[in-house]
Amino acid sequence: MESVLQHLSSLDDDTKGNGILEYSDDTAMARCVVQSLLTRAGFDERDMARRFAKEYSASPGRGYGSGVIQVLKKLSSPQLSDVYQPARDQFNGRGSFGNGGAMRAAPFALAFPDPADVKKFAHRGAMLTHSCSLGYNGAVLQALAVHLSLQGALDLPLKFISTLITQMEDVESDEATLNDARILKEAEKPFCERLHRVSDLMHRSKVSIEEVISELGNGIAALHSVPTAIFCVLHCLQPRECLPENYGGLERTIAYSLALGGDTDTIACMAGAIAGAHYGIEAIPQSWIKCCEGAEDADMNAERLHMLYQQT
Ligand code: 8NA
Ligand code: MG
Ligand code: MG
Repeated sequence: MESVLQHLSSLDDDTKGNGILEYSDDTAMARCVVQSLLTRAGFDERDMARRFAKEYSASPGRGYGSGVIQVLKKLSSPQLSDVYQPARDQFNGRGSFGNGGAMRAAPFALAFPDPADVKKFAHRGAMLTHSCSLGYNGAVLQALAVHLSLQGALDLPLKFISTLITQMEDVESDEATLNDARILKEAEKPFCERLHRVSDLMHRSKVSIEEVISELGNGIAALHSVPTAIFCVLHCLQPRECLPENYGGLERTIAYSLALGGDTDTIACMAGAIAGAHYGIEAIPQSWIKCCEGAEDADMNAERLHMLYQQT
């Protein structure tokens, strides 16, 4: 935590010449999702797949997962007839359970007002690289969390988590999910089980960072990072002893997510998207915005996504 806070406060100091901090694979792929939704005025899997492949070949050094690189290379082939096939071939046909589908899922909630569309398109968008249910259901959960947050649901945190559990009970009741969970020796409905742990942690008067990591995880699997990101948002709705008093909720969420360590870019990205939908752009310090690569595009794309949201 100490080094995270030190780094964040150094962003306030103009004399340090911070320069621009480059975004990672998370933002690179989320930008592809946004561009595709905007250009096609809805979900078009071939267009989205083409953009992922093109983006990877233009900037391969943004920290992609080692497995997904193979999918992105195959997606660039003009002969490919089924854009979902490369993802299905991953990990001996099991598909990836990494958090790469979830880390780019927020735009689905910003483009579609109907939760049924949010779920359907977050699922299909994730399936382009993540065909294991423990991967794509993480994307559905992340998109639903952003959707609910946008509706103001974080004003009632206990209701927020119970609504997510109810929604995921339904999402995880299909045969593919039950089968994957059995094979991977997870709980019958893995994301629901984790969300119950989030709820338990919320009820504790004190929770250490070590406990959060051991209960929820901080790794690259969707199951070990999406519920963690949701917990970070909920935990940081109130001021916390370990965080500066002058921080608002969005700053607390980002700092806390980073302090968990592990897959920091992705957990902070997902928690930031959920928190951003709740607090709004005014909550982001100007000094943070100034050093983000692509911040101007993000602002413009947000306006355009909002127009699409109102049309659909
Ligand atoms: P992915 O699909 O390559 O999955 C990530 C990793 O998870 C794989 O490389 C495997 O090691 C493992 N994995 C996934 N599915 C299976 C399976 N069915 N069986 C066995 N192992 C499996 O990549 P992604 O797009 O999901 O990306 C995941 C993360 O990697 C993101 O957080 C992204 O930022 C990136 N990344 C993480 C770190 C880090 O945590 N230190 C560093 C650089 C990049
Ligand atoms: Mg990354
Ligand atoms: Mg990551």
